[in-house]
Amino acid sequence: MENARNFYIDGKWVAPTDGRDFDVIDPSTEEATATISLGGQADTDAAVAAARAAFPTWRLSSKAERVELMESILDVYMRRSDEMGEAISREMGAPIEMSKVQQSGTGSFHLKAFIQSLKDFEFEGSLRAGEDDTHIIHEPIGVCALITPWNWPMNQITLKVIPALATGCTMILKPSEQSPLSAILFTEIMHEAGVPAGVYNMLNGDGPGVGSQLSAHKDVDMVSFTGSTRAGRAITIAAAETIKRVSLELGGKGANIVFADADPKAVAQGIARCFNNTGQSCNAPTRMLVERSRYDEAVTQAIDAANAISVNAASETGQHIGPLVSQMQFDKVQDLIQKGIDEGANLVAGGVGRPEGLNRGFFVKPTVFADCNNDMNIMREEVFGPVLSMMAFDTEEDAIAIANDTDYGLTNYIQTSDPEKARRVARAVRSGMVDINGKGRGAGSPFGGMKQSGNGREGGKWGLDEFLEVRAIGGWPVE
Ligand code: TXE
Repeated sequence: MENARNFYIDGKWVAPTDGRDFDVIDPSTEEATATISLGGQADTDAAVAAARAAFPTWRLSSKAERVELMESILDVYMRRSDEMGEAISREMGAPIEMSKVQQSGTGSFHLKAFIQSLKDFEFEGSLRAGEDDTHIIHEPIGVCALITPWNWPMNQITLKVIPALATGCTMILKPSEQSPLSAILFTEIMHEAGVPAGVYNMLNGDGPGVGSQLSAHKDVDMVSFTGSTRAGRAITIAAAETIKRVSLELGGKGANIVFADADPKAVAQGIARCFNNTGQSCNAPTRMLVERSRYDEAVTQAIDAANAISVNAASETGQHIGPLVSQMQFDKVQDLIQKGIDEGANLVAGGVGRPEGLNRGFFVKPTVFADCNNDMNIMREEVFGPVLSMMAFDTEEDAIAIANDTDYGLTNYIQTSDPEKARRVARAVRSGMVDINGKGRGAGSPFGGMKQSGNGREGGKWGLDEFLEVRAIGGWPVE
């Protein structure tokens, strides 16, 4: 990749001033697939200065101009979508077919949704038309640092870059050092689409380096972050020095509440969702709570589903799950599976070690634990691997109490054919999102969590709001 070692600052690809080499590891082979540069303070300062210099002009751009630019980004993105799927597959191990469709597809999905949201968005209006002369103005917040993870790289990049652009902000993207190739390609797309110099900048770097430098930088007005709760906390502390706005999308530990009257197809879908992307999704339904009369049947269903999943290299075609992203994630997941066994959960599928025949690569067996209780580590910690934990419940109140007994609050799932019960339970569980009977949520709906899952909302008009200051001007002279 031509620009692997470079950064994108002020509309140009430049060599780092303060960089050091970092190998990107292909998780299927454990071999280096590219070498990138990790930046330092001088690179961070240069990128922030470029974004700061571009802000006074870009903030005054018209909505029509920004819609046109986003449409042009979408055109180039669609043309290079397969290439994007290949880059993501190589850097984080998503199987190639899945990567081209699901992983790369999230980018065009969000671009389309944000084009519509921007068209619909009212940046100015009166507080109460005809009754009050207070005028409300939404203005871009300024220079934004966008720090993203590796699990759904294009999802997270477009959920931040596109609304920042749409609202008239300027920005510095720092993608995960584990998944920089898709971000470099995305930057080429932005350049080709004609984003004005300095509006969008991209630096590779790690958390202690560029990540912390951006979070603490006095010329950055906002940090939008997706990743671990640990890093979210560190960013919030650093950002507090200059009272920056911080928007966080952190981990999750979603419950999937299966009532006795659930449709078996919806139950199967919930199980499959836990294993999708090798379990590396913050909204994965990892705690499956099943009404006692359906419990044994659901356990059998989960065992069969896990045993039917094949695990293979990312480059192989066909339906399978790939490896985990890194040695660190592999060790973390192995450790949590061992803890599940030690704490007395009933291991009914998978377990520690690699699947048979896969001796290299960060491959994990699709694993199911039955008869868990909510105090076990596998029920409390975000595993971020293909591990499903199950337990039985007796009453609706119990199910709600177990679902809410967690530090997280991102997504919960409900499976029932009783509409009244579905509405009641959806209101009672504490999470930013709820999915009833696997129906999913519409394009442009808000994505984000409560409690330690974060505080931001991405997508749609809510995703635009994150990047805006709201001003109230009394006595506005009416034309
Ligand atoms: O995340 P990190 P890791 C969870 C998941 C996973 C765990 C650890 O449970 O097992 O986090 O993953 C940057 N200041 N999620 O270690 O470290 C880092 O460079 C500023 C959930 O990979 O949070 C990268 O760009 N930035 C999640 C990004 O943060 C810092 C997605 C994510 O890395 C930083 C990923 C710091 N101090 C992991 N430290 C989700 N919500 O979907 C790190 N970074």
